[in-house]
Amino acid sequence: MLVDLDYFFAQCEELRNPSIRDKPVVVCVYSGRTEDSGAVSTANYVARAYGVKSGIPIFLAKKKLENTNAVFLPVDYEFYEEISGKVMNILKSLADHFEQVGIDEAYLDVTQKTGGSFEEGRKLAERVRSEVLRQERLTCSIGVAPNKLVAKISADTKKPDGLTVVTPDQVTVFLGPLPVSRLIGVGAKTRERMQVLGINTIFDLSSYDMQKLIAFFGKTLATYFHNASLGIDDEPVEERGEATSISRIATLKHDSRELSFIVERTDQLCGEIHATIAKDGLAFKTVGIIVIATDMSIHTRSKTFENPTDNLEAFKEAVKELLERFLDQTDFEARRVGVKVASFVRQEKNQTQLTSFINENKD
Ligand code: TTP
Ligand code: MG
Repeated sequence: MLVDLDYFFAQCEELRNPSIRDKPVVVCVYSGRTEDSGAVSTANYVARAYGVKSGIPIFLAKKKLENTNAVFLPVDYEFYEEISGKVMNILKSLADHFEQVGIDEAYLDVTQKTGGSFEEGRKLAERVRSEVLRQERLTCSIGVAPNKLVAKISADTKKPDGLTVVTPDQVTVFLGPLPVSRLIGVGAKTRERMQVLGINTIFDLSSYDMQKLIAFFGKTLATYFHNASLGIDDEPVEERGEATSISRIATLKHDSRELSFIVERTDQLCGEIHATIAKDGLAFKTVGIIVIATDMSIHTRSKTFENPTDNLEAFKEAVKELLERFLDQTDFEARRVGVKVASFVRQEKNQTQLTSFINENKD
């Protein structure tokens, strides 16, 4: 099954302030240039009814929501990540195998837990929904299907708070009428190219002459498209690596440009992170800072050591250097500050093992 939390960032905001629940809620990434420059990250379903959605400019969202009691809020990734982590733990506990694919989405292989029965699959999905609601007070939408490809599409069918089960014998009937753009890998450009060939629905794609498809898209892509259109997919649900970075962020007691005052706070954050990674026997090569300025603009700086370290003093010192340079180079006043470590290396018996098991940095 694929579990996707509904209007995630906006739902998190409703969680911390339930009084906004019935209003249009728009979570924004402010670029900081002018008051309204930037884009919409996501919006709750009340706002979506006015045509507000991810990616549109903030000024446009404001125009669409003129004369409403809409609430516009800046993104607060740390808060969403904290909630995401709790939900993911619940999902993990209910699956045979678990694979998180974004901050608010995960695949659960439940073949063994359900004995391969889709009736049991539906019951388990209901249980997932009720546990997430009970423990974290969040709603999600779930698709249950024979594989990841179909589960993802079925989860998108009924939202928010939806559950869609597609059994093996329903797969082609379910996919057939949908537009090809619902398949992963069919973006705007591919959709246009397919349209030229008279392929609009997934059924059109499944019945299109394979040789012609190969001539047009090459063998690899054509084979993928053909299989996908028939709902064929055998990608396993696979656990991803450990966290790629760890960060902590805090609001300063007052806005400031004073290095010693800011460092007082970042030193504490460094201590908290250090305690976490020391427990796991991790060393790191990259140290970063995050500064959220009074105008809500977000700034990051980072530094990579030549050799991994797990030394708290070296960590604090690097953070201080980065902050000093940041304050030197800009005029921003800090409202919130954060620190981050990444590029982990596991330490074994005092010996530094140089196989970095993480190469992906989320920033
Ligand atoms: P989605 O799951 O795509 O969207 P959603 O959870 O807001 O809404 P839905 O009910 O349709 O699932 O993305 C998860 C989060 O990722 C979303 O809450 C905000 C963020 N996001 C962006 O910041 N920009 C984007 O363009 C998209 C699509 C998502
Ligand atoms: Mg979502």
